[in-house]
Amino acid sequence: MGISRRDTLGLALAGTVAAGTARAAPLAASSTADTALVVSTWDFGAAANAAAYAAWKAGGTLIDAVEAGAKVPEADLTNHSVGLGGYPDRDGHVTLDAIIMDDRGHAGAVAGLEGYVHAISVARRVMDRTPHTMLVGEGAAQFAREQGFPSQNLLTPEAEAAWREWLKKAEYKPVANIENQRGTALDHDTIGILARSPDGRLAGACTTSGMAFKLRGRVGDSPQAGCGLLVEPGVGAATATGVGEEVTRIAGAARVVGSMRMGMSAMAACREAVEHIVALRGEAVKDAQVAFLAIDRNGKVGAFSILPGFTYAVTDANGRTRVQPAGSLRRA
Ligand code: SD4
Repeated sequence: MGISRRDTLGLALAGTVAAGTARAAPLAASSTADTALVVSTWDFGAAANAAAYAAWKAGGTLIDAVEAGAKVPEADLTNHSVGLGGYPDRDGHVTLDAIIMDDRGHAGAVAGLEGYVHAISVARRVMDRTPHTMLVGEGAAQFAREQGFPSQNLLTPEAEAAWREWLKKAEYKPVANIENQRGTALDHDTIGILARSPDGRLAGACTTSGMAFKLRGRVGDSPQAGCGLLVEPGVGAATATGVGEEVTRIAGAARVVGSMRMGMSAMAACREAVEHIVALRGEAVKDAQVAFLAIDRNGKVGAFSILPGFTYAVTDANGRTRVQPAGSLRRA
């Protein structure tokens, strides 16, 4: 399967960075190109990483960085779907799932949120201002409203047209790697973004509108701690993308982090989780895409997927980004 479009892009992001960053953490002398500061899923992760890097360089925390990164695809109309422009559920409602987490046991999430573009920011408010870790549906929207987030209709004319077209047959067929085939079809996009500062602190965020035309009320892996995202101090962080049910069944991100805790590299841990899904599910995942992305406590990155085509964006502490293809269990 061709991946040339996703071959390494040498994007220098340093130009986006504000100069004179009084509160920015000093760069460790050991920061090198193979030590990542921000990593995220898919090609569109490069733009998210740029925003995350800029937020961090401007003196923000790692949580500020991953939130800023996640907000980029949330606001991107061409991205079907994270946030605005997302494909709706089968009843025509755009519903968002998101989680944010630091390495001190703080986490906040929303699931089935309607009417608010920046689900990740609402999730952060859940983390910062409530004793809870997740709010869902109407309660999440009520909370967002009370917190002063602006509401808007997230169903764009383009997404509505795609939904009406889908209604003619109403078939749900997952399409692998749809994240890298903008504007061609259905299915799902998710950004998972992980950040590690040179002093070893970690944070992560994950935001999505989930599967296109999903059953109303369906929640995927993304907003569930330990499934779409997990951050553990002194160990690392992991995130997932692809068919959320397959990730949720094995508590995917928790499995990857657990493997790293036991001494596996980030790469080996991602591969092990993918192999476990395939061994467990056999024929049921014949055509399914599931991918994991992880960063260990030293900033080493790993990624692995069932099918070829998964890409991820890595930004180092100097702001240089490359997008690269992950290894996969199956060939095209
Ligand atoms: C979900 N895992 O809701 C998400 C979708 C996704 O790339 O990751 N798409 O199942």
